[in-house]
Formats: sequence, C-alpha cells, structure tokens
Amino acid sequence: MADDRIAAVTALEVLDSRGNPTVEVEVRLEDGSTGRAIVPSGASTGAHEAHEMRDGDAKRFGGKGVLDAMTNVETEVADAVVGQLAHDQQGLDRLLVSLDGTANKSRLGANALLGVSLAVAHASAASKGVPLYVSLGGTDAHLLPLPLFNVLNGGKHAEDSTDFQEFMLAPVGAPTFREAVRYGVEVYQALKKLLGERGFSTNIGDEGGFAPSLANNVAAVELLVEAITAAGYRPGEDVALALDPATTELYEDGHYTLKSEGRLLSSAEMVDLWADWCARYPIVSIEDGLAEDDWEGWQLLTSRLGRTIQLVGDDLLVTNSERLDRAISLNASNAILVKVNQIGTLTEAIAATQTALSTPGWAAVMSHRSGETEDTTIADLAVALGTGQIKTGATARGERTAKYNRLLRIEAQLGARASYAGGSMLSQRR
Ligand code: 2PG
Ligand code: MG
Repeated sequence: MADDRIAAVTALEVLDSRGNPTVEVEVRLEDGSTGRAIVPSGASTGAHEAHEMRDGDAKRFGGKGVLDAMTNVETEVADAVVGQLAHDQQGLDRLLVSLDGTANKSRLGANALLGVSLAVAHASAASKGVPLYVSLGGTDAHLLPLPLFNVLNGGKHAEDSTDFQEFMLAPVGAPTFREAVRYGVEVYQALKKLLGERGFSTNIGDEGGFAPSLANNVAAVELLVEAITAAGYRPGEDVALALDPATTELYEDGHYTLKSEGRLLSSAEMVDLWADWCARYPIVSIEDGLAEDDWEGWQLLTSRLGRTIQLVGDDLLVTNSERLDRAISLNASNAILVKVNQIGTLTEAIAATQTALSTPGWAAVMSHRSGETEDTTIADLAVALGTGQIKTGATARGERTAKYNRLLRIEAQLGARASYAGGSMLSQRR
C-alpha cells in the first residue's frame, strides 16, 4: 500500500449553515485518490472542548475568519503529514496530536487538525475503493442508528424560544431506518400544522426545528406529544422524546436560570424537574440535564434516573476519554455524545465511542454541531462504529437532511444486511 502515501494537503475557508466561515481540507494521495472534509462549529460550546481557532480579525467575518487555521494546515501540518500512509489513521492522528503539543489543540487549532484527520480518512477510503463506513468499520458494519430529530429549537439556537435548547423525536418503534425517517417527517409536519393552528410562529432555528415563543418549557414537550398523536403514532411506543436542554448555558453562580419562567433552580431542583417530566412524558433520553462541571449533580441525576433514562454527557464529556473515564467511575451520566470537533482527531473520537459502547449500561450518540455543512462524515461514522444512535437536527434544512439522506443511501446499499437499532441501543436497554 505504499502508494497511499499523502502527497498534498490544501485548505479552504468555506461557509457553514449559519453563514460563518469554517475550514475545509482536501488531501491528495500518491495514487491520485482524494478526500475532503469540512469542519462543523458549535454555538453552545463546552468550556472543556478542544480549541476552535478563529482569526479574531474584526475586519473579516466579525473576527470569525479561519485563515490562521488554514495556514497551519497548509504549512506546518502539511509538512508533517506528507509522506505518511493514509490508511494508518491512528499513526496520523498521533502525529497531529504531538505536533500540536497542547492539551486542547490550541497551538494549531482543533479545526485545522480535525479537517486533516477527516480528509485523510476519506482519501484512504477512496484509495481502497470502499465507502467511508466500510473503510472505518469493516465489511461487518451494518447497524443503522436511531435518529434523534430535533424538531423544536430553543436556547442558543433560536431567539425568543424555550430556555431549553433541543426537543427531539426518537422513533424507537420504527422497523427500519427508512421508516424512522418517515415517522419523523410526518410528526414534524403535524407539529408545523399544530403550531400554525394555534397562532405560533413556524419559523425555524439553527437545526431546522421550529422555534415558537411558548408560555413555558414544558409546553414544548406537550406539543410534541400532541404532534406524535396527530400524526397517528403512539407516544412512547412508536415515537418517544429526547431532550437536550443544554443547561451549561443556564448555569451561573450555583443555580440554573429558566428565564422564560422567571425561575432559579438549584442542582437538586433540576433533578426533581427531570424526574417529574420523565414520570409524565414519554422521555427516553436527556442530554446535558445539568451543567458541565456539576459532577455532584450528575451523580444525583444518574442515581435517580439512570436505570430508566439515557443521560447523555455533551458539555460534560466533550468526547474526551479522560472525562469519560471519570464519569464512568463516578456513575455520572450513562452515555456520551460524540462530536468529532470537540476533541479534534478521528482516532480520539473513535476511542471515546468505543470505551462507552464497551462499558455495560453505557451508550454513544453520534452528533452534528449547530453550525453544519454538506459534509456527511458523521453518518458514515455512526454506521462504522455501530453507535446505534445519531442526532443531526430536524428532518429539514439541507445540512441536516444531508446526513439522513446519506444514511438512507447506506441502508439501501446494505440491502438485506442493514439492521435498525430502534430503541435497543439506548443506555438503559443495553
Ligand atoms: C449540542 C449541539 C448540537 P452546539 O448542544 O448538542 O445540537 O449544539 O453545536 O451549538 O454545541
Ligand atoms: Mg448538547
């Protein structure tokens, strides 16, 4: 395989779905194969995430330009990786990590490193002549994920909507991935109709979900349950609910602020709120139900609800194996959200995913960012790693549907070998 050595690495400043610049990397191998990847970007970013390098030059893109990260790709990183074997992803990523030399990839930028890491994975797949999910997961990879459709957007992803960020549909009872998508679409359209009939806005937020100004947060959950029924499905059995309240964004000075309701809650009161919601509504998963450093709160939450509810750490775990190990040993959360740009290399993201999936009672959810592009790498990754779950927004907006469409193509390609996880990969059912 000597001919799959990296020959050239180039970068380009392109746009994400919020109209901000981001890094695209293209890699060419000696054998002529090419691979390309675009790096996503978050809005509700955790403090412990790897560093996203922005130029800070107010005269360009309000300081959000990525020319420095691009330059790092094309100079220092390119110099180091040209000549490396593309199929040795672990060796390549080890090199990227040591080249940067910092704990959070702040010297070269996690966006620069991740672009190279993912583009090399694509180039290697092209060189082998197989799809990315086969290149990374082998010919046995066949599990299509439960899609978590974010149909109602609040928090940092939509002005004047709910305090909590994401209200998602989980089509746990669908027989196939394709049917799960149909369930999701039908409930999304039923929700739009309901909102219209009640005089609420049907404008959408960053991830393609609706963003109405509701009276309070629980109204969003009630609307979703109504929409599931209106679309002809059984709440909980066909389509359940998953939440990402992203409470790190609500946490300050030891309490959680629900601005739209004029309420301040302690950590224990937040746990009570989730226990109450889970008792009343068909909720199967809650992500970031508490803030990123509220470890004691997470332990309380996990001991109260962890046996019946999937408790996903996003800002808490930031796709970081060290934080994951700590969470596993403290029994704080029981699932990891996997966002490749939180950690900065493919190998590290895969390692964290595999640790979670191999720990009894734990699960992993592949995830997009709120700032996305047409890049569909995470769809292939979900199948390659057999995460059994993915969240990549609503069933609307091109950068979100690109991932679902990619999964539909993979499902079709796998044919009779394709299987669908339904709710079976939720942490409480494993
Ligand atoms: C999250 C994500 C993705 P962001 O909190 O899980 O939905 O949002 O990319 O803004 O961090
Ligand atoms: Mg989150």
